[in-house]
Amino acid sequence: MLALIKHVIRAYAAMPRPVIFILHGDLDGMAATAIIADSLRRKKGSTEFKFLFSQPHELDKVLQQVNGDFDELYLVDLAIDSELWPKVATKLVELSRKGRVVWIDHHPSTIDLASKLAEIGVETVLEKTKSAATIARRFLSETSDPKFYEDILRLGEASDLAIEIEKEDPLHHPLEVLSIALAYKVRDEKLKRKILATWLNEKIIVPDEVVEAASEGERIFKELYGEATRSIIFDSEKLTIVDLRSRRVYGFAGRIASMIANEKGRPTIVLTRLGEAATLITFRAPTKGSFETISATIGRTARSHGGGGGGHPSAFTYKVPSTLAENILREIIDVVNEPDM
Ligand SMILES: [Mn+2]
Repeated sequence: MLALIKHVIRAYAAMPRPVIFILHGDLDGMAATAIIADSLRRKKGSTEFKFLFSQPHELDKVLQQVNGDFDELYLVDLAIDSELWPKVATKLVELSRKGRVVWIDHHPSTIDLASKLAEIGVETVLEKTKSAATIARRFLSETSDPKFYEDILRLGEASDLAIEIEKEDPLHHPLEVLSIALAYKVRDEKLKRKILATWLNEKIIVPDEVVEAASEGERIFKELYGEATRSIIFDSEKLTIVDLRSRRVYGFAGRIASMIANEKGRPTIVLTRLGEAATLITFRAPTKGSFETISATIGRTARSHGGGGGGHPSAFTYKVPSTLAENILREIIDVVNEPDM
């Protein structure tokens, strides 16, 4: 009997525990994750990966899905939502007792809490880069195919506007197709797992499923873009505001804001709904020109109303209570209208 128990215990101890990734399900988060996962698999041999997708505002709920044992838990490309920090911290204390927890990110709100993360037992790889993929570059030489993952890395960087991929570049089309598919299928975890598996196991950049989703997404995007140009509620030399709060926009808000910003040559805000209670303020500055002051001012105004979220200085999204949205817009318009802006 004792021998049997010993046997069972030994078998359990030898059972490989999974490596879990909780990642931002955009191209940047997925690119960084693929590079880290491949390098880990090469180091550890056969490893079971679990991929859970999250956005900053739902990280507390996604963390609750981590129940069983794990070897390592990576959080990749996730900004800390200050409203959720107490809940997230409590859960991380518990998880860091079970296995190694590592947070890899480039968002300012996470970097600000670096020492708090260390205090609760979370290792960090945090850098003020424009994309998480850039941070993952340090793992590139440890991957099974650095040339392939260099392409993946560049796609991640380009999607977070850390680099620009020109039209003549062979990666330009894959970038478009992946971006549209991911924006359209923003909640489709099956598709995201498929992309990661195809990168990791077949070393193919664009799986067939993505091509299909992109062609459908392209049609929806064109419709929404047309709707957006008809839904401008404020338009001055300094700023354009588009109101899509009554429309389902999938994950296209950022793309719409970027396109309008570049077309008009001025910063653009797109308003969308997140359920009934919350409104999202998605801001994009044009890629050419300098808009630091206005970008920082608008970011500060949204944040001062308890806006959770974040992003980069020229591309960010804040979540604000819907009841306050009109006041915040008024305030943004007032500061933009000031003569020294
Ligand atoms: Mn990112």
